Amino acid sequence: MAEIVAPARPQTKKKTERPPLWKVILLNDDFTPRGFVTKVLMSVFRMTEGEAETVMLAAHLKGACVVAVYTREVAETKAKMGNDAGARLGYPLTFTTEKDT
Ligand code: TYC
Repeated sequence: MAEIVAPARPQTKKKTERPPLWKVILLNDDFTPRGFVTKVLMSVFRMTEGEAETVMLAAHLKGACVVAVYTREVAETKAKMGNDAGARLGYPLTFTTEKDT
């Protein structure tokens, strides 16, 4: 008896692609006051005071620290907000962005 086989349905459901993520990195410097770095981390990156102090101290002691990861545009916008906040007061506070692996 001939079997009736339903044709394979084409794959219609697309896999949901996740956007690539970018790290925001805080660089240490010798001039920006610790308290100011902490305040910027709290306001731009929505950290608690404790979280911000931990990240600030890590950058201070190690030279640099990953602050957070976001989509590229958010990472670049937040890095610029942090850099601009420092620059307004003449501090060399620097956030950079880098593609997450
Ligand atoms: N090193 C600075 C100081 O001693 C404080 C500081 C910490 C600056 C972290 C930048 O990313 C930084 N005043």
